[in-house]
Amino acid sequence: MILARKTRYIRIAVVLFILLPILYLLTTKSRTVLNDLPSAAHARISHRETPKLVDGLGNLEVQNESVRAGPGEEGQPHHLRQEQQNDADQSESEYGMNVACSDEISLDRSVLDTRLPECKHWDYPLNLPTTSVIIVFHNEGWSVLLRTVHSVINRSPKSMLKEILLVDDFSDKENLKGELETYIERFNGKVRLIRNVQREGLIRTRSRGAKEATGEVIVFLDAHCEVNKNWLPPLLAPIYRDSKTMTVPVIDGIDHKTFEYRPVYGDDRHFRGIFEWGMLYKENEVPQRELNRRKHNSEPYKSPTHAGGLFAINRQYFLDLGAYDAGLLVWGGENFELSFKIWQCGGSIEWVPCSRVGHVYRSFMPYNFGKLAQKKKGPLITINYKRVIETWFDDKYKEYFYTREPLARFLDMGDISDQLKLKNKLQCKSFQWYMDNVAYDVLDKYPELPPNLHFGELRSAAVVKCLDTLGHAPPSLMAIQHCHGFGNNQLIRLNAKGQLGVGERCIEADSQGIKLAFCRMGTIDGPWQYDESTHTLLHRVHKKCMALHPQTSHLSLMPCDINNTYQQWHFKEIHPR
Ligand code: LR7
Ligand code: MN
Repeated sequence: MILARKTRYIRIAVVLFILLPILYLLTTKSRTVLNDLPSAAHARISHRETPKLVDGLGNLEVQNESVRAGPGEEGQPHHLRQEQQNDADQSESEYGMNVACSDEISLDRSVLDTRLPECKHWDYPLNLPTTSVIIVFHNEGWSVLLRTVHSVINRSPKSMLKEILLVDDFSDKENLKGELETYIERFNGKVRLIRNVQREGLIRTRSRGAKEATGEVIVFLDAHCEVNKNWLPPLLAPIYRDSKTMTVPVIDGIDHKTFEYRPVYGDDRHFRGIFEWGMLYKENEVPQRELNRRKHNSEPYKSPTHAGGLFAINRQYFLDLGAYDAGLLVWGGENFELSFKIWQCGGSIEWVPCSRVGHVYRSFMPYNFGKLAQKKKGPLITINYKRVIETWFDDKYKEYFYTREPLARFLDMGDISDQLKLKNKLQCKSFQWYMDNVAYDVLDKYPELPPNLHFGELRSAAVVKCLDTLGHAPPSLMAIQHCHGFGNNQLIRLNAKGQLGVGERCIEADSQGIKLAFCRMGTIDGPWQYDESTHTLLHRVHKKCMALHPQTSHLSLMPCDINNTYQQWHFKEIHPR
């Protein structure tokens, strides 16, 4: 009897002995995953000052990558030998980057860990969603494209990386057409390649990639990137918490000549994406109000928009938002479209300091826009912007865009009724809501624009010639040229507050003459006053008028003389042809 009871106790003790640790493990695991999710993007952070405590690292932190010697290792610049200069020049003009230099660097090279030190100490949920990394490309350099692929394979946790999907946007380079299938066999199915049967441009090609991907989350990368240490989990964690959050890594620079990998912003200040009213993408230091919402400096922060190329999003959410507007062609504006759509329709965008990805900033765009552009009358990127602002801006804000891009008013943007239907169906909020709650730093930097009183060519009354920037970068002297009627360098604007300018630049005057200058950050006014009856342009500060020299054609300020035709100017409206 006693013996029997004893054995029963022993049996219970043994069962408890086995069960308790399992129970403990189960509860602690779910605690790490659940506890902190609503508040922070990540599960737990531990700040341990002593680096030798290996268990102080975050759960997915790889320890040291083996350091090898070789060109470009650790992201160091690589310089070619003198006799290779021809190859370098040749590849730079073909690709906009020194592919000859890239060819000498290992596809598996190490890069500098540019993260904030505390990034190493985050723990992430272990069951983060599976991911398809989508890389669209058109005529990229072989080694540059493949280094992008290798870096993703080497630096992503196996369990999270479902596939890399390469989408060829109708490249015509022989190696990309012929040898890529064979090359990717070594990845045993992890890397998949599909090809467009005609050029679609990067925007439509990305939408196609999203449709064909099989991961729960999709991550887009340009085809000239290198991902940094532990880049993926921090991007996925906020999406795991809330599937309507899109995440953006902080982008480092890879030098297009030497392939040096280095941070774009040297210190630990944070930047986020905003825009100018002409829809120029800009980055601005994150306002304190947003920084204060977080506990740790390495935590994600909200951003109004993003540069376009590199981001992660739940695949179904992206498709539910209609992917990209299919009417956007080739390049440009899709970053704004997606950002406005996400924010105004109930989602959010976060930039993630602990996820770093390098990108090669090219010296120029090495490809043209192909047949897609030829069908359009007018500049394709401006047409893209027009579709985006006509869909997402309120009327008041549309005017700011047209003030900066006066000719856009006349461009044919095609049909946007599907976009407007989507906006209605998803019951999206107004642009004013977005400006008040998300992009509240934009108006500080780029105040509301006064309307243009005039825009067009500024013609001299004395000779049949027009004011022209000659395409020179500011600061430079303005000149006078044959009037061509295409706008561009002759598209002059004068606003209701006396600012005379060309696009985003201002026209000013000093002792050397009439100059094209950078507008002082945020200024929307200027010194000019146009007299509609005498046709003179008065500089109110110098109290002189814009004058053309009859012999030298030099432009300068002269004492006003309303009867002198060399001081008389006419604005002539232009319409795009
Ligand atoms: O017709 C094309 N078809 C393509 O598949 C043209 C391009 N592409 C591919 C191309 O091979 C590359 O992989 O699309 C990708 C992006 O093209 P890039 O590298 O010429 O673009 P970019 O880096 O000059 O421009 C930025 O803005 C674009 C606007 O449409 C895209 O959003 C790019 O992805 C974007 N790049 C970034 O955001 C990286 C950071 C740059 C900054 C700031
Ligand atoms: Mn790019």
